[in-house]
Amino acid sequence: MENSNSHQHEDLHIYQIIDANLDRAREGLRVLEDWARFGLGNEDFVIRTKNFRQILGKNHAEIYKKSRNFIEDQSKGLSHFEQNNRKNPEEIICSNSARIQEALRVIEEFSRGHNKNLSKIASEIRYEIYTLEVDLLKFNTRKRAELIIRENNLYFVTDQKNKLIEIIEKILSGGVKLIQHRFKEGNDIKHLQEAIEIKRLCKKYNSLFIVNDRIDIALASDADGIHLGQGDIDIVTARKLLGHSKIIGISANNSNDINNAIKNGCDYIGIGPVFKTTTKKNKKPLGVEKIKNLTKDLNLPWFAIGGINKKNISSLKGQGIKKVAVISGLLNSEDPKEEAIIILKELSYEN
Ligand code: TZP
Ligand code: MG
Repeated sequence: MENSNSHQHEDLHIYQIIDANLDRAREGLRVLEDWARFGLGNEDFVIRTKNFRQILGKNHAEIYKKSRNFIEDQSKGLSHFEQNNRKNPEEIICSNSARIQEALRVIEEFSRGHNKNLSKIASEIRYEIYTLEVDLLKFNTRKRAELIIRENNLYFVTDQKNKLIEIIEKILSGGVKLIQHRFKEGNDIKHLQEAIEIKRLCKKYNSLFIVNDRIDIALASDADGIHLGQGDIDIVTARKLLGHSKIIGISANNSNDINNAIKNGCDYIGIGPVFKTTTKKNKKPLGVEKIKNLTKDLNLPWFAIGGINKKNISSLKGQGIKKVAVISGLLNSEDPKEEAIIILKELSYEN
């Protein structure tokens, strides 16, 4: 038969569970908050996480705290091997969101009998954490992509070619972190298969994978973004279709198109052709001076394109062109890996 003592004992167990899980949830929230603050510099996420932490803090009643050392916790300090495997921010976001969700579920269940208000709060925050996790991951993906674009100066753009996948792998192994799949002829089954394969390689080499023109192929291959020309779908529509985690690059070669692209939220610009090129025969070259003029006030990453190869790269660099996109210079090289290494080296020199 139960006596009032055993009831008290049971209550204390429950309080202890709630105490531990309030701590757990708040700790997990702090991890997300600090990544939002220091890693992503996003105030909106900081406010959202801080708000949840404060609500839980206010509801961390004395009865829960006092139960803390009532019975010794035999499992204290146990850790799971998976904890040691977490390394990148995505994994940290996922594991901590799961920790918060689990802790809130426990609070929700165990407080229902004696603290309906806390149970309701735990349930509401838990649902919000599901959304927050997805939003944070998307934002994180976009930030990572923006960083890769900012920090890397060589962008390889494909063209149709035999053994394309092998060539791409060589270029990736030379250290190129930006790859755009550009295909103007042929059938979509093949384009999508290629896109999926290139995406897999880019992931392996921690590189960004962008698809030229085709939002459907970009979505189906889970590309990191799209590159659009002036005659392609507009940026605002592309953003609606792709969401905020993807990169949108634009080709623009006059100040009007450049300003519109920036206004509409593109992430980088491709400008060219700088020189005459057989890859795009019908386009009149802009020349270096014109490109310098067009880009002098540009605060967005931009890549010069058209007729660029290892022979003219150092002169371009000397004239202040720091980022370049290359097709034939790499694709038709006897040794694409070596070529990529040489161009990357030229681009890395300070001058
Ligand atoms: N846009 C302007 S020039 C160009 C594109 C896609 C082609 C660049 O190719 P290459 O072989 O590097 O000159
Ligand atoms: Mg296009």
